[in-house]
Amino acid sequence: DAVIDKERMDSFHAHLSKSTRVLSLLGAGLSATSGLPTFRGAGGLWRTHDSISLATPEAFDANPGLVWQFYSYRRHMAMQAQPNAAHYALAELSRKMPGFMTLSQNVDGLSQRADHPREQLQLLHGTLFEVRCMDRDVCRYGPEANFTDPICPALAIPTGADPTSNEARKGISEYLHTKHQGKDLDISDAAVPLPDLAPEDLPICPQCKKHLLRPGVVWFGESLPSEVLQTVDDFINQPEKIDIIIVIGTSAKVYPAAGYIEEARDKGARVCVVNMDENDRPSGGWEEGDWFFKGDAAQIVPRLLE
Ligand code: BJW
Repeated sequence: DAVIDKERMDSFHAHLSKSTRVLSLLGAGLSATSGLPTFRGAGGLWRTHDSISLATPEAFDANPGLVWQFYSYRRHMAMQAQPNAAHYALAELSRKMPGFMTLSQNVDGLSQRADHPREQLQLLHGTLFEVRCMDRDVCRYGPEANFTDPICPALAIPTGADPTSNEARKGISEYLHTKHQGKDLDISDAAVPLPDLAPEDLPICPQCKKHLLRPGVVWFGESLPSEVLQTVDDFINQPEKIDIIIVIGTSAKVYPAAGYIEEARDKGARVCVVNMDENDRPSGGWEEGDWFFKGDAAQIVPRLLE
């Protein structure tokens, strides 16, 4: 159980109870207890690849088969995962406080599945469960919702389950079971041979029928969705001050997301950080009046927001 300093918690509660305009900034650590890996540090490797290096347009251009297998695996894992108590607590606060806005860097769909009110949830980095055409100039298909697992037969994920399991019966691991004589496999294990997929094995855009589909996430060097940027700017730039920004489970190293901490501070916000690692501090460093709660977000956030 996380040991939470009572005085600090009381001080946060006293401030929250007087607040009307609150932001939260979410990162991968929020979903860690739901079993989904983070990007940096331990768990940031997929097979032998740094997850960050796969999340780029260059990686997709160089090896779309590899990058699609990475995303297909993550779609599958995210679908199997369940929202945790922190996702539910954030959704609940949204319902109670109309001036609460969540900025999520997560693409795993867990906040949506915890029934977080949609108009109070801005998805800064898109979602695994939308697809769009690689061709943004002419075709421009998407983003379209897509929950099909596997998204195409060649991307069936070997789950490591036995061939008589539900998944195998539904056909999810059929492809690699046939390829690998029904051995128990987990594609994230670098010892498991990865099939070499050609572009024709990958999901094709249903509109132009020419270019590949890609996951509806924001890769490095790409712009965040313009309507999301606009909504966040509108919220921050209202004349009223912002009371608090709650920064949960993020290393706060990726921009523009991390920059929202300072923007909120400039509008009067006090900063509250929930993180396993005290070295993952807000961009801009610590200030008088900030709160830091060290530990698992799934344990701490429900108590902060109760
Ligand atoms: C726990 C826990 C538990 C663990 N409980 N805590 C300004 C300055 C410098 C550079 C730039 C800048 N502006 C833009 C850039 C370039 C770039 C950037 O930021 N680079 C930096 C790395 C320096 N930004 C961009 O390219 C963005 N685009 C953009 O700005 O366009 C315009 C432009 C382009 C080029 C130049 C200038 C302007 C796009 C960024 C897109 C990020 N995309 C990814 C991949 C998404 C798809 C996918 O999922 O595959 O988003 S990268 C990855 O990082 C993912 C995450 O959302 C994001 C943040 O990671 P997060 O969530 O913080 O995870 P971790 O792993 O880093 O941290 C987890 C934390 O949890 C840790 O602190 C743990 O301790 C903690 N933790 N368990 C509580 N149980």
